Amino acid sequence: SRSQDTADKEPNTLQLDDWFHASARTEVSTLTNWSAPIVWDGTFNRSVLEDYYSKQKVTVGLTVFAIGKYLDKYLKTFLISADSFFMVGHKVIFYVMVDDLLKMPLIELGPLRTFKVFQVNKESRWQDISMMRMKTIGDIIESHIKYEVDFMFCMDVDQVFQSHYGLETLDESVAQLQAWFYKADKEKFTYERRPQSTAYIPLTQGDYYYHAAVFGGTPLRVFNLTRECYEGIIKDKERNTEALWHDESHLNKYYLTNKPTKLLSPEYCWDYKIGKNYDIKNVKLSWMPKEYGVVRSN
Ligand code: 2GW
Ligand code: MN
Repeated sequence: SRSQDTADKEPNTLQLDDWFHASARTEVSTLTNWSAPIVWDGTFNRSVLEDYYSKQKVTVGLTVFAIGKYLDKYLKTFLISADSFFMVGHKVIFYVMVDDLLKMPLIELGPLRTFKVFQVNKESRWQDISMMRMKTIGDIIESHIKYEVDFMFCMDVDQVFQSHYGLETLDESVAQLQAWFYKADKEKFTYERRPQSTAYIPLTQGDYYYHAAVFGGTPLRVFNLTRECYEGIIKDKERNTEALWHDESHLNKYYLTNKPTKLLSPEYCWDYKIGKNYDIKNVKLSWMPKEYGVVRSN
Protein backbone atom coordinates (compact mmCIF):
# COMPACT_ATOMS: atom_id res chain seq x y z
CA SER A 1 0.00 0.00 0.00
CA ARG A 2 1.12 3.55 -0.62
CA SER A 3 2.81 5.41 2.20
CA GLN A 4 0.78 8.54 1.66
CA ASP A 5 -2.53 6.64 2.18
CA THR A 6 -3.21 8.37 5.48
CA ALA A 7 -1.95 11.73 4.30
CA ASP A 8 -4.29 11.49 1.30
CA LYS A 9 -7.33 10.92 3.44
CA GLU A 10 -10.14 13.13 2.24
CA PRO A 11 -11.56 15.58 4.73
CA ASN A 12 -15.04 14.28 3.98
CA THR A 13 -14.62 10.69 5.06
CA LEU A 14 -15.22 9.18 8.43
CA GLN A 15 -12.56 6.72 9.62
CA LEU A 16 -13.25 4.14 12.30
CA ASP A 17 -10.53 5.63 14.53
CA ASP A 18 -12.23 9.02 14.42
CA TRP A 19 -15.34 7.89 16.28
CA PHE A 20 -14.86 4.33 17.62
CA HIS A 21 -12.84 3.38 20.69
CA ALA A 22 -12.60 -0.40 20.87
CA SER A 23 -10.72 -0.29 24.17
CA ALA A 24 -13.34 1.86 25.93
CA ARG A 25 -15.13 -1.35 26.99
CA THR A 26 -12.76 -3.96 28.30
CA GLU A 27 -15.13 -6.61 29.66
CA VAL A 28 -16.82 -7.25 26.31
CA SER A 29 -15.61 -7.97 22.78
CA THR A 30 -15.64 -4.86 20.59
CA LEU A 31 -14.12 -6.15 17.32
CA THR A 32 -14.93 -9.22 15.24
CA ASN A 33 -12.14 -11.39 13.83
CA TRP A 34 -12.81 -9.70 10.46
CA SER A 35 -12.26 -6.28 12.13
CA ALA A 36 -15.86 -5.07 12.16
CA PRO A 37 -16.68 -2.87 15.15
CA ILE A 38 -19.11 -4.21 17.74
CA VAL A 39 -20.80 -1.05 18.98
CA TRP A 40 -21.36 -0.97 22.75
CA ASP A 41 -22.40 1.98 24.85
CA GLY A 42 -19.27 4.00 25.60
CA THR A 43 -17.31 2.91 22.49
CA PHE A 44 -18.41 5.76 20.24
CA ASN A 45 -17.92 9.51 20.20
CA ARG A 46 -21.33 10.99 19.47
CA SER A 47 -20.16 14.55 18.85
CA VAL A 48 -17.66 13.44 16.17
CA LEU A 49 -20.47 11.55 14.41
CA GLU A 50 -22.94 14.42 14.72
CA ASP A 51 -20.34 16.83 13.39
CA TYR A 52 -19.59 14.61 10.38
CA TYR A 53 -23.25 14.05 9.52
CA SER A 54 -24.12 17.73 9.95
CA LYS A 55 -22.07 18.30 6.77
CA GLN A 56 -22.78 14.95 5.12
CA LYS A 57 -26.57 14.90 5.51
CA VAL A 58 -28.28 11.53 5.75
CA THR A 59 -31.79 10.18 5.53
CA VAL A 60 -32.46 6.93 7.36
CA GLY A 61 -35.31 4.53 6.56
CA LEU A 62 -36.97 2.18 9.03
CA THR A 63 -39.26 -0.62 7.87
CA VAL A 64 -41.74 -2.24 10.23
CA PHE A 65 -44.59 -4.70 9.73
CA ALA A 66 -47.74 -4.72 11.84
CA ILE A 67 -50.19 -7.37 10.67
CA GLY A 68 -53.33 -8.64 12.42
CA LYS A 69 -53.22 -8.42 16.19
CA TYR A 70 -49.68 -6.98 16.14
CA LEU A 71 -51.13 -3.86 14.54
CA ASP A 72 -53.45 -3.18 17.48
CA LYS A 73 -50.98 -4.33 20.06
CA TYR A 74 -47.54 -2.92 19.19
CA LEU A 75 -47.41 -0.40 16.33
CA LYS A 76 -48.37 2.80 18.15
CA THR A 77 -45.87 2.28 20.97
CA PHE A 78 -43.14 1.36 18.50
CA LEU A 79 -43.67 4.47 16.35
CA ILE A 80 -44.04 6.93 19.23
CA SER A 81 -40.85 5.65 20.83
CA ALA A 82 -39.01 5.67 17.47
CA ASP A 83 -40.13 9.26 16.92
CA SER A 84 -38.49 10.20 20.23
CA PHE A 85 -35.27 8.19 20.03
CA PHE A 86 -34.44 6.94 16.52
CA MET A 87 -31.90 9.16 14.70
CA VAL A 88 -32.96 12.33 16.51
CA GLY A 89 -32.08 15.44 14.50
CA HIS A 90 -31.80 13.51 11.22
CA LYS A 91 -34.25 12.82 8.44
CA VAL A 92 -36.19 9.60 8.96
CA ILE A 93 -38.76 7.84 6.79
CA PHE A 94 -40.83 5.12 8.44
CA TYR A 95 -42.05 2.49 5.97
CA VAL A 96 -45.02 0.93 7.71
CA MET A 97 -46.58 -2.26 6.33
CA VAL A 98 -50.07 -3.06 7.61
CA ASP A 99 -52.90 -5.34 6.54
CA ASP A 100 -55.58 -2.76 7.40
CA LEU A 101 -54.93 0.87 6.44
CA LEU A 102 -57.84 2.06 8.57
CA LYS A 103 -56.04 0.87 11.68
CA MET A 104 -52.95 2.97 11.09
CA PRO A 105 -52.50 4.86 14.39
CA LEU A 106 -52.96 8.62 14.10
CA ILE A 107 -49.82 9.97 15.65
CA GLU A 108 -48.09 13.26 15.06
CA LEU A 109 -44.41 12.83 14.29
CA GLY A 110 -41.68 15.32 15.12
CA PRO A 111 -39.86 17.47 12.56
CA LEU A 112 -37.66 15.64 9.99
CA ARG A 113 -39.83 12.53 10.36
CA THR A 114 -42.40 11.20 7.95
CA PHE A 115 -44.04 7.89 7.18
CA LYS A 116 -45.27 5.92 4.20
CA VAL A 117 -47.89 3.26 4.73
CA PHE A 118 -48.21 0.15 2.55
CA GLN A 119 -51.01 -2.38 2.55
CA VAL A 120 -49.85 -5.99 2.50
CA ASN A 121 -51.80 -9.22 2.56
CA LYS A 122 -52.11 -11.11 5.79
CA GLU A 123 -50.52 -14.53 5.36
CA SER A 124 -52.56 -17.20 7.10
CA ARG A 125 -49.59 -18.82 8.87
CA TRP A 126 -47.65 -16.61 11.30
CA GLN A 127 -44.41 -18.18 10.08
CA ASP A 128 -45.24 -16.83 6.62
CA ILE A 129 -46.13 -13.37 8.02
CA SER A 130 -42.62 -13.26 9.44
CA MET A 131 -40.80 -14.80 6.44
CA MET A 132 -42.65 -12.88 3.73
CA ARG A 133 -41.22 -9.68 5.15
CA MET A 134 -38.03 -10.60 3.24
CA LYS A 135 -39.91 -10.46 -0.08
CA THR A 136 -41.85 -7.28 0.71
CA ILE A 137 -38.82 -5.38 2.02
CA GLY A 138 -36.93 -6.20 -1.21
CA ASP A 139 -39.88 -5.04 -3.33
CA ILE A 140 -40.20 -1.75 -1.43
CA ILE A 141 -36.45 -1.10 -1.58
CA GLU A 142 -36.74 -1.37 -5.37
CA SER A 143 -39.86 0.77 -5.69
CA HIS A 144 -39.16 3.45 -3.06
CA ILE A 145 -36.43 3.05 -0.48
CA LYS A 146 -33.39 3.04 -2.81
CA TYR A 147 -34.39 6.47 -4.14
CA GLU A 148 -35.13 7.94 -0.74
CA VAL A 149 -32.61 6.98 1.95
CA ASP A 150 -28.88 6.54 2.52
CA PHE A 151 -29.17 3.91 5.24
CA MET A 152 -32.02 1.78 6.49
CA PHE A 153 -33.08 -0.55 9.27
CA CYS A 154 -35.66 -3.33 9.30
CA MET A 155 -37.19 -4.08 12.67
CA ASP A 156 -39.74 -6.25 14.47
CA VAL A 157 -42.67 -4.22 15.78
CA ASP A 158 -42.84 -5.89 19.21
CA GLN A 159 -40.19 -3.67 20.74
CA VAL A 160 -39.85 -0.18 22.17
CA PHE A 161 -37.08 2.43 21.98
CA GLN A 162 -35.74 3.36 25.42
CA SER A 163 -32.99 5.88 24.64
CA HIS A 164 -31.02 7.55 21.87
CA TYR A 165 -30.49 5.16 18.92
CA GLY A 166 -28.20 7.16 16.69
CA LEU A 167 -25.59 7.59 13.98
CA GLU A 168 -23.21 5.09 15.61
CA THR A 169 -25.44 2.30 14.26
CA LEU A 170 -25.14 3.29 10.58
CA ASP A 171 -22.97 1.27 8.22
CA GLU A 172 -22.93 -0.71 4.95
CA SER A 173 -24.26 -3.90 6.55
CA VAL A 174 -25.40 -3.94 10.17
CA ALA A 175 -26.30 -7.00 12.27
CA GLN A 176 -27.74 -7.28 15.77
CA LEU A 177 -26.39 -9.65 18.44
CA GLN A 178 -29.27 -11.68 19.89
CA ALA A 179 -29.46 -10.81 23.60
CA TRP A 180 -29.88 -14.38 24.89
CA PHE A 181 -26.92 -15.78 22.93
CA TYR A 182 -24.19 -13.16 22.93
CA LYS A 183 -22.14 -15.03 25.51
CA ALA A 184 -23.04 -18.55 24.37
CA ASP A 185 -20.71 -21.01 22.63
CA LYS A 186 -21.48 -21.35 18.94
CA GLU A 187 -22.57 -25.00 19.27
CA LYS A 188 -25.44 -23.68 21.40
CA PHE A 189 -26.64 -21.21 18.76
CA THR A 190 -30.11 -22.05 17.44
CA TYR A 191 -28.96 -22.09 13.82
CA GLU A 192 -30.70 -24.44 11.40
CA ARG A 193 -28.76 -27.70 11.78
CA ARG A 194 -30.49 -29.93 9.19
CA PRO A 195 -28.63 -30.16 5.86
CA GLN A 196 -31.90 -30.34 3.89
CA SER A 197 -32.55 -26.64 4.62
CA THR A 198 -30.76 -23.90 2.66
CA ALA A 199 -30.20 -22.20 6.04
CA TYR A 200 -28.04 -25.13 7.24
CA ILE A 201 -24.98 -24.22 9.31
CA PRO A 202 -22.75 -27.11 10.50
CA LEU A 203 -21.99 -27.35 14.25
CA THR A 204 -18.39 -26.27 13.77
CA GLN A 205 -19.29 -23.09 11.89
CA GLY A 206 -20.72 -19.69 12.74
CA ASP A 207 -19.55 -16.39 14.18
CA TYR A 208 -22.44 -15.00 16.23
CA TYR A 209 -26.16 -15.60 16.64
CA TYR A 210 -27.82 -12.62 15.00
CA HIS A 211 -31.31 -11.36 15.80
CA ALA A 212 -33.71 -10.86 12.88
CA ALA A 213 -35.55 -8.22 14.93
CA VAL A 214 -32.98 -5.64 13.77
CA PHE A 215 -30.89 -5.57 10.61
CA GLY A 216 -29.79 -2.76 8.37
CA GLY A 217 -27.33 -1.15 6.03
CA THR A 218 -27.42 0.63 2.71
CA PRO A 219 -30.50 -0.07 0.58
CA LEU A 220 -28.38 -2.08 -1.89
CA ARG A 221 -26.85 -4.29 0.82
CA VAL A 222 -30.20 -4.84 2.51
CA PHE A 223 -31.76 -5.60 -0.88
CA ASN A 224 -29.19 -8.34 -1.54
CA LEU A 225 -29.77 -9.76 1.92
CA THR A 226 -33.56 -9.87 1.64
CA ARG A 227 -33.48 -11.43 -1.84
CA GLU A 228 -31.02 -14.15 -0.86
CA CYS A 229 -32.96 -14.97 2.31
CA TYR A 230 -36.24 -15.06 0.38
CA GLU A 231 -34.76 -17.39 -2.26
CA GLY A 232 -33.67 -19.73 0.55
CA ILE A 233 -37.14 -19.62 2.06
CA ILE A 234 -38.73 -20.52 -1.30
CA LYS A 235 -36.25 -23.34 -1.98
CA ASP A 236 -37.00 -24.76 1.45
CA LYS A 237 -40.74 -24.65 0.72
CA GLU A 238 -40.14 -26.57 -2.53
CA ARG A 239 -38.29 -29.16 -0.46
CA ASN A 240 -41.12 -29.22 2.08
CA THR A 241 -38.93 -27.97 4.84
CA GLU A 242 -38.93 -24.87 7.03
CA ALA A 243 -35.95 -23.53 8.95
CA LEU A 244 -36.08 -23.72 12.75
CA TRP A 245 -36.28 -19.95 13.31
CA HIS A 246 -37.77 -19.07 9.92
CA ASP A 247 -36.35 -15.85 8.40
CA GLU A 248 -33.89 -15.57 11.30
CA SER A 249 -32.23 -18.87 10.32
CA HIS A 250 -31.81 -17.62 6.74
CA LEU A 251 -30.46 -14.29 7.99
CA ASN A 252 -27.83 -16.11 10.05
CA LYS A 253 -26.86 -18.22 7.04
CA TYR A 254 -26.53 -15.08 4.90
CA TYR A 255 -24.29 -13.28 7.39
CA LEU A 256 -22.05 -16.33 7.67
CA THR A 257 -20.91 -15.85 4.06
CA ASN A 258 -21.57 -12.10 3.79
CA LYS A 259 -19.96 -10.71 6.93
CA PRO A 260 -21.67 -7.62 8.35
CA THR A 261 -19.51 -4.49 8.48
CA LYS A 262 -20.85 -3.49 11.91
CA LEU A 263 -22.42 -5.36 14.84
CA LEU A 264 -24.66 -3.88 17.49
CA SER A 265 -24.35 -4.97 21.12
CA PRO A 266 -27.37 -6.45 22.89
CA GLU A 267 -27.94 -2.97 24.37
CA TYR A 268 -29.49 -2.22 20.96
CA CYS A 269 -32.14 -4.93 21.37
CA TRP A 270 -32.33 -6.00 24.97
CA ASP A 271 -34.74 -8.37 26.68
CA TYR A 272 -35.32 -7.20 30.26
CA LYS A 273 -36.43 -10.77 31.07
CA ILE A 274 -32.74 -11.71 31.07
CA GLY A 275 -32.40 -9.76 34.32
CA LYS A 276 -29.49 -7.85 35.78
CA ASN A 277 -26.41 -7.84 33.57
CA TYR A 278 -23.41 -5.55 34.05
CA ASP A 279 -22.49 -5.64 30.35
CA ILE A 280 -25.67 -3.72 29.61
CA LYS A 281 -24.95 -0.07 30.40
CA ASN A 282 -27.65 1.68 28.41
CA VAL A 283 -30.60 0.01 26.70
CA LYS A 284 -31.55 1.67 23.40
CA LEU A 285 -34.34 -0.68 22.35
CA SER A 286 -36.05 -3.45 24.28
CA TRP A 287 -38.37 -6.38 23.62
CA MET A 288 -42.01 -5.94 24.52
CA PRO A 289 -43.45 -8.68 26.71
CA LYS A 290 -45.19 -11.20 24.44
CA GLU A 291 -47.95 -12.23 26.85
CA TYR A 292 -48.99 -8.67 27.58
CA GLY A 293 -52.06 -8.63 25.32
CA VAL A 294 -53.13 -12.06 26.48
CA VAL A 295 -52.78 -11.05 30.12
CA ARG A 296 -54.71 -7.84 29.52
CA SER A 297 -57.58 -9.52 27.71
CA ASN A 298 -58.12 -12.13 30.43
C1 2GW B 1 -45.77 -13.78 14.78
C2 2GW B 1 -45.73 -14.96 15.54
C3 2GW B 1 -46.88 -15.50 16.09
C4 2GW B 1 -48.06 -14.84 15.89
C5 2GW B 1 -48.10 -13.65 15.13
C6 2GW B 1 -46.96 -13.12 14.55
C7 2GW B 1 -47.00 -11.87 13.80
C8 2GW B 1 -45.80 -11.25 13.42
C9 2GW B 1 -48.23 -11.21 13.50
O1 2GW B 1 -49.35 -11.70 13.77
N1 2GW B 1 -48.20 -9.99 12.88
C10 2GW B 1 -47.03 -9.39 12.55
O2 2GW B 1 -47.04 -8.26 12.04
N2 2GW B 1 -45.84 -10.04 12.76
C11 2GW B 1 -44.59 -9.38 12.32
O3 2GW B 1 -43.53 -10.31 12.27
C12 2GW B 1 -44.19 -8.29 13.34
O4 2GW B 1 -43.47 -7.26 12.70
C13 2GW B 1 -43.28 -9.07 14.27
O5 2GW B 1 -42.45 -8.27 15.05
C14 2GW B 1 -42.54 -9.94 13.25
C15 2GW B 1 -41.88 -11.21 13.80
O6 2GW B 1 -42.77 -11.88 14.66
P1 2GW B 1 -42.46 -11.94 16.22
O7 2GW B 1 -42.02 -10.57 16.66
O8 2GW B 1 -43.60 -12.49 16.97
O9 2GW B 1 -41.26 -12.95 16.26
P2 2GW B 1 -40.17 -13.12 17.47
O10 2GW B 1 -40.15 -11.89 18.32
O11 2GW B 1 -40.46 -14.40 18.16
O12 2GW B 1 -38.86 -13.16 16.72
C16 2GW B 1 -37.79 -13.70 16.07
O13 2GW B 1 -38.08 -14.82 15.24
C17 2GW B 1 -38.94 -14.56 14.12
C18 2GW B 1 -39.07 -15.83 13.32
O14 2GW B 1 -39.72 -16.82 14.06
C19 2GW B 1 -38.39 -13.45 13.25
O15 2GW B 1 -37.18 -13.85 12.66
C20 2GW B 1 -38.14 -12.21 14.09
O16 2GW B 1 -37.57 -11.20 13.30
C21 2GW B 1 -37.23 -12.54 15.25
O17 2GW B 1 -37.09 -11.39 16.07
MN1 MN C 1 -40.30 -9.91 17.75
